[in-house]
Amino acid sequence: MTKIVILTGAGISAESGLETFRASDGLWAQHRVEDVATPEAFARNPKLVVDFYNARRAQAAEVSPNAAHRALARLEAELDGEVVVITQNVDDLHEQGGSQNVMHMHGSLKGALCAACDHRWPAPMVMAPGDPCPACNAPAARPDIVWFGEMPYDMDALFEHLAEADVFAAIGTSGNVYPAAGFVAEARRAGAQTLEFNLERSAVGNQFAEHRVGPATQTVPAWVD
Ligand code: BV8
Repeated sequence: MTKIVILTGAGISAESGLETFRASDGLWAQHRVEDVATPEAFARNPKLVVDFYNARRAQAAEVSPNAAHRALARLEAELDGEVVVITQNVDDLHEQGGSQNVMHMHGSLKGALCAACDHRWPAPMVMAPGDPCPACNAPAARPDIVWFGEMPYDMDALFEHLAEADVFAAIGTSGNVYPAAGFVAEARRAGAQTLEFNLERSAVGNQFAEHRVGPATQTVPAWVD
């Protein structure tokens, strides 16, 4: 039974209208990572961090999945085998596009997390610093996002999928952030066929056997169909 493991990054959502991180006008260009995507930033200035994610949650609510998201959903529905989408993205465009087997290794804009008791609940559209946790009532609500220096979710399960992969495809990720950027090496160790879908070679592009260069809305449907 064929197993296809797919890693996606901001580039797969770019043509839906969501900014990527490292494009010249990207998210990090407007904000220093240290100011908005670390636990220290949240401790130092919770309002700046919460507002950064409120803005991204509002933006994500305005956009729709594109042909690349929908092609991956078709692949999952039609393949005689297993398709796992491991996404670094915190939007829910894969789910809106019809994918069901999705793992948000860096969390989700739709989630809220209690910094005091680890309780999780659906995030409100607008979160405020000090919002109470519905479980322990501590004023400790935070976005359920994995920040720099925090452990990505489900690491054991992720590495099991990589060890079983027959095909590993990375779509729209610059290969700058670990441990996700190291997944291609794990997949190669498992003997998987490796493909990179991007506008250009990523920082780990030399580790992929095949490259499909171009916009994901063209290259991913061409691959799937
Ligand atoms: C951890 C959530 C350990 C927040 C994010 C080893 C070596 C070096 C550094 C490290 C290392 N291990 C850990 C580190 C530190 C750090 C790291 O990697 N730093 C980098 C900057 C050097 N990693 C971490 O901190 C990670 N944690 O390892 O914990 C640990 C151990 C023990 C105990 C505790 C902890 C956690 C990292 C997660 C951070 N959170 N996101 C949010 O979203 O706001 S990272 C964020 O940037 C994304 O989630 C994503 O992961 C990452 C990269 O972004 P991309 O998705 O790749 O987007 P980017 O803009 O960069 O690229 C877009 C690509 O798309 C481009 O290539 C472009 O060409 C392409 N593209 C554009 N348009 C299209 C397209 N392609 C096709 N079609 C198009 N139309």
